Amino acid sequence: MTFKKNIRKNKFIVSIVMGSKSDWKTLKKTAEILKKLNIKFESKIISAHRTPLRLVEFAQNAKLNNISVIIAGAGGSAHLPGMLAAITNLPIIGVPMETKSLKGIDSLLSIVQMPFGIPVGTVAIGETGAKNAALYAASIIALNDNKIAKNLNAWRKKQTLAVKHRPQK
Ligand code: RP5
Repeated sequence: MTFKKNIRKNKFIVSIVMGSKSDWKTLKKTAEILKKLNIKFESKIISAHRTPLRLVEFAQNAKLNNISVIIAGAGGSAHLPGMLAAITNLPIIGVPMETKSLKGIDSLLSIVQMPFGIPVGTVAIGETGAKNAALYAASIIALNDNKIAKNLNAWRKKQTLAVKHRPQK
């Protein structure tokens, strides 16, 4: 299936995509860190099973639209990151959403267990993973972007300096 090219002259380099609006409360943590690092991003709802054609069109055009990294959050059977990776060879970072029924173990196993040939870089369940996804994306972008490399180094330095030597005075 090939879609019409849908090219935008776009300034975004990261796409945060999620299977449902309900994932945004977790993935807005990704957005907050990307903002701090001054990385331009867009956010989209794309469901692998509810909007499969939207998924194909987005993935086929992502590289042409200058996207460098896709951060994809999904819960339950969580096939969104793997399906994106099947269509584009951009790096995909999969964020397993915490779920009511299985606490996100379902999402984690689904995302992390990609069969050989189509990899998805998988982070931790929920907010920790959402935040690490932003830092991981920054590391990839920093390979070719000195400004982002500087921002990421400064962020990590601040984190290091915030660690006290003792638990109490
Ligand atoms: C997945 O199903 C989404 O990524 C979400 O985590 C989960 C539940 O979706 P809703 O029922 O809240 O729309 O596709």
